[in-house]
Amino acid sequence: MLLRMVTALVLGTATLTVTADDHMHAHHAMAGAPTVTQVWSRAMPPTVPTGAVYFTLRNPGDTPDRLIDVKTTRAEKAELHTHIHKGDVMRMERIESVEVPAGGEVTFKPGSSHVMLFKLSEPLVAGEQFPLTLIFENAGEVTVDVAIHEDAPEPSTHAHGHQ
Ligand SMILES: [Cu+2]
Repeated sequence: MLLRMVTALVLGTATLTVTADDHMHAHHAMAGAPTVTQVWSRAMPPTVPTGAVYFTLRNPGDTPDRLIDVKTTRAEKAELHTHIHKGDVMRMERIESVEVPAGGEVTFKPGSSHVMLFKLSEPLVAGEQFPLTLIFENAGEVTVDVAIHEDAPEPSTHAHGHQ
């Protein structure tokens, strides 16, 4: 028991040290977790069993990271998708992962990359929120709230809305 407590304390201290170091040297952070902002999903009629989630990823670190999976309690299955054009036809295709370059930004938006939700547990009703966990190769899991909107939110005017 005592040994376990000591182990926990040591781990806790190590975690705190890393966090403080990241704050003091943010521009040199080796593994700064990507930030996930402007997270939203389009409201859907209750008969539609699928949905899509959009967001902006920013990587403040010096090393590239990679979004490799997503999950949510709101749907039985969540996948990374993109749209591909073949002549006049546009269709969705599942993608394995998305790279977020060091110091770079990736935007998931309608007509482009999105998180596809299958077998929703509840309909996507405007005004509601639900949690989405993004899993990065280096940074691990990052959980954010998805805001459900009728239409794409305006980038500049609503960016401050959920802090
Ligand atoms: Cu899709």
